[in-house]
Amino acid sequence: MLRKGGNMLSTKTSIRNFEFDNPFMNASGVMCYDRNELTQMMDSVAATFVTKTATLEERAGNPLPRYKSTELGSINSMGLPNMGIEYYLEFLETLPEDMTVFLSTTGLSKNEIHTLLKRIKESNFNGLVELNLSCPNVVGKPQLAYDFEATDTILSEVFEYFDKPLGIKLPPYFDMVHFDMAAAIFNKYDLAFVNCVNSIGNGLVIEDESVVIKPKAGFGGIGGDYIKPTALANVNAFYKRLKPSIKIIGTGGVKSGVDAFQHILCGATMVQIGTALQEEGTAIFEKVLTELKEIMHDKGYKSLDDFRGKLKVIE
Ligand code: RRO
Repeated sequence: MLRKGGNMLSTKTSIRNFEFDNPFMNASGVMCYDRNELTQMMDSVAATFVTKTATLEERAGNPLPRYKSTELGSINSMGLPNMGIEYYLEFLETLPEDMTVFLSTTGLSKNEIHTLLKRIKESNFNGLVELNLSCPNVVGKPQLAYDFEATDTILSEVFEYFDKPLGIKLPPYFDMVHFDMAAAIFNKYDLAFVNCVNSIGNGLVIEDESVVIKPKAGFGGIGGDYIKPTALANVNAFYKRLKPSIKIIGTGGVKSGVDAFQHILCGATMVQIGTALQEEGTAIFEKVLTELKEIMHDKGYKSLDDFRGKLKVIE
């Protein structure tokens, strides 16, 4: 149990000059579609939120059913349903000035990405932008961040004009060579953060001889317990390879304080919750924060810096 008085334990964390009371927030796609859901995020214990990935125009997304939870996680093929960039910009402008939030965005083409980022640059939005380079579910559109040359090109073009804090949402990588190649590209740019990881793309869940979601003949992004080891590996691989000014957001398989603790041990500055938030609602944040504080208390850690990135290896 935590003692009430004299408890000096802090869960504060920061990216650039933005400080957050704790590392927790939603993963884009969950509890962030519209004002109603974003307001629920604001009313929760989470320190901040990220919007659904916004495109230039509103999108209805893929046909239903397009999300299914399983015992070990989830599969989705939402297909980028969102209210369109103007909706989110308008909502974000109504927030108190001292509140820092994340705006997720992506375009269906390189031109659309530039149009979006130029619009955001000219807007009054003064938080952090998460450029999604890893949506697995738009038919005919590959995950951009698996194409290293295209990723390098788009980042070089973006950083010629974009002057607000910008990070990127990455797909999971599965090969040491790919960690090296991706990190060498990201280190060339003034990124505020990388977010590891998006869902593991194009998995297949089967029940009763059938797929469980309609789009793409059942193929969809996998989240939850299935992906925690992959997420932790990506967080730690990029923590070790990226320059210290690029922070890591850890996403994948977080549903307890232990999961969050492990992400931070691997190097995460913020921790996002997707599948477990979808399943349990915003009460998950209070549970996970309490559990994280208990772990820190038991281990004698007073701040996240005391253990961030300090994963032990076997000599
Ligand atoms: O909307 C989606 O289908 C979706 C997106 Br944009 C994403 O980045 N990751 C995901 O699992 N689903």
